[in-house]
Amino acid sequence: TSVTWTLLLFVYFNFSEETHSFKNVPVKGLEPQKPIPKKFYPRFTRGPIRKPEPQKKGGKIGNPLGNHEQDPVKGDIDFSPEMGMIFNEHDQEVRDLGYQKHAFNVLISNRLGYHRDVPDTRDTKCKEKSYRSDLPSASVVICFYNEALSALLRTIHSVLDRTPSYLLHEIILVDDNSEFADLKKDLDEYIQKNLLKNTKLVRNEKREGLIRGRMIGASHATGKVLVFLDSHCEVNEMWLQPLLTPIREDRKTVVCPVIDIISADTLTYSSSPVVRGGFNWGLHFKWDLVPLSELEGPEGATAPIKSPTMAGGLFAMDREYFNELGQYDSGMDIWGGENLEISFRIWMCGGRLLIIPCSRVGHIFRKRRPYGSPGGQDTMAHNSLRLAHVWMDEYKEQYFALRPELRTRSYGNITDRVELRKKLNCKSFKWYLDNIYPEMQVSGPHAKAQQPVFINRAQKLPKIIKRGRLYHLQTNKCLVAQGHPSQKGGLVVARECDYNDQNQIWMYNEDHELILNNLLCLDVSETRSSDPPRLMKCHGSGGSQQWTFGKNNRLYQVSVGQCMKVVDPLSYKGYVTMAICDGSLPQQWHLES
Ligand code: UD2
Ligand code: MN
Repeated sequence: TSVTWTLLLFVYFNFSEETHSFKNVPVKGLEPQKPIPKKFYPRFTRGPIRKPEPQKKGGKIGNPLGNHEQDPVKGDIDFSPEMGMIFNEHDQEVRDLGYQKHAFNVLISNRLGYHRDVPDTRDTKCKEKSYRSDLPSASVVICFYNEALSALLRTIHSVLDRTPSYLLHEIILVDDNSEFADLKKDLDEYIQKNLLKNTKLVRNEKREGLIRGRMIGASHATGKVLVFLDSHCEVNEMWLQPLLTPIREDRKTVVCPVIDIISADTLTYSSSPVVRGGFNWGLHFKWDLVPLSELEGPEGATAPIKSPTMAGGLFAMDREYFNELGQYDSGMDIWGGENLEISFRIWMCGGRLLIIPCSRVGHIFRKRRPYGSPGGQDTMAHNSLRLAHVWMDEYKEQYFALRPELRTRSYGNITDRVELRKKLNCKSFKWYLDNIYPEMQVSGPHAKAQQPVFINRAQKLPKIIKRGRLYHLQTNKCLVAQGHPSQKGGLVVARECDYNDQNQIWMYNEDHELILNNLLCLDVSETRSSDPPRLMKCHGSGGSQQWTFGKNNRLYQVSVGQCMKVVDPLSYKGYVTMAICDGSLPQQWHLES
């Protein structure tokens, strides 16, 4: 894949310049136009050392690559760095408003349309497997709140396109009282015009949150198995059969696909490593490496893996078992905690939870959650308190040691859930820790806040492709830091080139990052594309730090969809900004090699 990646880098794309609209441009077929000259072959130089990101305080679920070093299978089917090109003010508005409302690149999402192929990220051995034909049928439940229409419709169509109809009992959409009027109107219109097979739409009269939302969806379902998906997913080839198979064998088995990564900035689909779910004492979900003991066995990489917890959004479960096991805690609001609650409940009350490596579903992982709760409450804390009090026995002290302020916080009535636990005759949390998650570190009951557990390994560095000065062709100046090159947030300007100055050396790597003097990455603001580019810590997740060199010597920013230019080439100041790509002289750059 890295060859393809490099290939694509230096290829001129077939899009006719600047006047072309991307509507209906097929995503496939962006073939290289000419072979790559030898001088562009990657050179192996070291880049800056990256410290692993500290564990985030919660509030969102990270993608499974977060703290792992495996190489992703990069999706080359839809990879076109210029997919987000901004041609006019309207595009700009779609993009910027899209980031504000949805926290991902809606311009690209819209351009991709409602159907697209995704790279088949399964292990080759999965492709040889066959599945029996008498699998139970599935009701797919998708809750959404203020979702971007194109992302929601791509989720639905990916299911319709890649699920055999005899297995798809129905799709149940639950609109959680979305506020965007255009979403309601456009979705209604779309459903009326395009009779979506077996698709029902339920609308909540008030905002319930995803937890009660899913319960409402499930109550309308009549299929044998419930499959839950977020509203910004794309299912992969043969995704459903491997999920249904273990449920058919044992109705108390709950299964999750591997969650592949759809980039929020480029919508590129890439493969996730097979990791499993864990959590920390702050009651935040995290991804863990799979212990070797789990990976051995005749089925090798395709075997289901026991997982202590699930990420939450994507899983399949026998519908009657879902009801028997107590659905969800209806006292939980909006977002958070329900994933650990159902995971503990499954294991402690006689079921099991597996990750199925041969089932792959992509999900848009966003950097922030674009919505709040109606009253502005921290629903994650409220929900976590409920689950701690019902399920964690004396180990809830571990949580309180980290969050002492929550000891006295009220969490509503939990009598029904405590009774449920008795009725189901569930095991203790100690049993769960000892048997299902022995890796979890437990310190004494009154131990002080423990360090979060990092998987502390140096990240693999992307290969350097070019290294040298970045010339502005019109003025013959070089792009440099305005202040000190190690200053985070510092701007860049075009200044006199100085051949002896290390501070003018840029590195360009296979991840399309531009790194100045081995220190910081050239970066743009995600939400305000009118802000000038700046130097920031390299985050390694593409998007705002992905740049490509294209037609007419342009330097194109992948997530803002614009080109870098010198604002006033005749002034000595050399300020730069992002602007609609127009091929003009102020936008022409050359990276020396
Ligand atoms: C993750 C899960 C998510 C859920 C959450 C914890 C994955 C891929 N995603 O967060 O499913 O378990 O952790 O609670 O594992 N929604 C509503 N009503 C609301 C808020 C959200 O219907 O009030 C919908 C939303 O449109 C989306 C789904 O619920 O389809 C999950 O929300 P998210 O995508 O913001 O959560 P995510 O992926 O950060
Ligand atoms: Mn999600």
